[in-house]
Amino acid sequence: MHNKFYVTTPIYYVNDKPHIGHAYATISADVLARYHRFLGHEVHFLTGTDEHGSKVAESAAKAGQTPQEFCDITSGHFQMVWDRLDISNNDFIRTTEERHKQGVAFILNRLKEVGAIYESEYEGLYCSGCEKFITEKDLVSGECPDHKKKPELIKEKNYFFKLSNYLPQVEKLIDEGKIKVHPESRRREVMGLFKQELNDFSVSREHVKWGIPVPFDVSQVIYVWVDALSNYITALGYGQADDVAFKKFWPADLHIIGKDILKFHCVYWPAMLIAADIEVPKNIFITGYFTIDGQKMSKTIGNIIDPNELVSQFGSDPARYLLLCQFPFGADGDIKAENFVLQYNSDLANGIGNLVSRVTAMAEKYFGGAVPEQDDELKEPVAAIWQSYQEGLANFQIDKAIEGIKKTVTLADGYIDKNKPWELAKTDRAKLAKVIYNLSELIRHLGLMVYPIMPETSVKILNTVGKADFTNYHLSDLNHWGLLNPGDKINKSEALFPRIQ
Ligand code: ME8
Repeated sequence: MHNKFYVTTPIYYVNDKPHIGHAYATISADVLARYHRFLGHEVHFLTGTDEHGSKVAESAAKAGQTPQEFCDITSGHFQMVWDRLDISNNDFIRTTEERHKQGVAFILNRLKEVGAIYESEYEGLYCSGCEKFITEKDLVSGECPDHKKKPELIKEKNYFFKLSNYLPQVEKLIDEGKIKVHPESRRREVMGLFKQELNDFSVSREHVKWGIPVPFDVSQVIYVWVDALSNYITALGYGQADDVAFKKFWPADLHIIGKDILKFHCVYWPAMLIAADIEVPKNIFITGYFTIDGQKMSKTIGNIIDPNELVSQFGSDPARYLLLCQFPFGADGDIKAENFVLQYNSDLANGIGNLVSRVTAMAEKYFGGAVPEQDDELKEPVAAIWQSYQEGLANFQIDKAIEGIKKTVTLADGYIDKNKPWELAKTDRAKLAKVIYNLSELIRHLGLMVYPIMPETSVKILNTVGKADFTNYHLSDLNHWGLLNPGDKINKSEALFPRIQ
């Protein structure tokens, strides 16, 4: 059977610079994309930028640029930082691209045709910061609490989506696990939404100018959320001449999103798809939210961490690792920037890096850099680590992969302490040969485990045991015990992660 894996990130608003919250979602998607490619699946990994709406137009005006000029520059910031973080996306969608505009217009026409859209008048308090109407009770001293701005009272003609028609179906799909929402706590939160009032929502805006025109009424532009959600299918060619990728990759295997956009993805998006008679996504994973030293990341507080700075300070692989290792995937948590150096030194410099240099140095010192002989003392414990690593990743639990890496390092360090190769070198060469074999083979497994999270390090580790050609194979060809053969060359490792003071 043809195995495919289509994974997406949110498309990020261009009015913010990339920060570590964005990086977290994108790196997670990259880990899963790389893992599935390694399994031999055909992967399509999409990310991109969300470029319409009044907020973008306002930021552009402030910068003295046209909205398009502004978007070209700011979207570029995202593309550049993803390059620096070694993100392996197959496509990058911008909502100002022609292909997207065509696709979205097609979707809106289709929703109109099937009777899912009606015209009505709308009056409400609109916050351009949130890009949405907000209710009186959400205001704090008359202002939007998130944007510290007074909303405007707006009355306009709008087109509405008949959400109520599709809610029972969406609820059923999630309840029956046809759309799986992860983690479980978030699934319960979504199920709770159906018990509250969920209103029809407007799919157009009259007063906003920077957007995609409603195809059947060009006095209006399409609401940013309808525009944005559609990216997951317009990028595949939906509603355009060439929709081969859509036929091949849709439905999405996984949308990765933050909790701030849960309702849009778990309720509105499936409802729109059902109305348009398009299949619904299979999994939606809601990642945790970071605070920094106990506070929300914000420009006003000035505590935003730029992923570029992490790459400059630590390098790309460590930056990826340090963001992912903070807390279990799907849990919220607080980041303390000063911990990054401690974690780098403990997990990477003293952990992985030190282990690889010790083992390869011993192989060189005692056996002239050649694999001495075969043994399988560590075969069982490594198989057990792989099992939980793979079961974890099959359920998108990236923390299980990190745990597997840590367990492998601990296993190796414990094995060295127990066997004391430097003493065996004087007393028992036969035993020493076995010990060095087990350690070298363990390093090979470690190199494979590291790959989705730290791809460059993986190549360096596997290079020490002469297996840097691993990308030509599937993981299942490589992750069993005993592929190092007596006589294979072992190269002494450079320092993978120099200690940082
Ligand atoms: O919402 N911690 O874009 P956005 C962890 N354009 N992740 C965070 C985070 C934090 N503090 N802050 C942001 C939008 N994120 C829309 C999406 S999708 C069709 C349209 C991550 O630039 C998290 O994944 O505000 C969140 O969902 C995403 O950035 C929102 O990015």
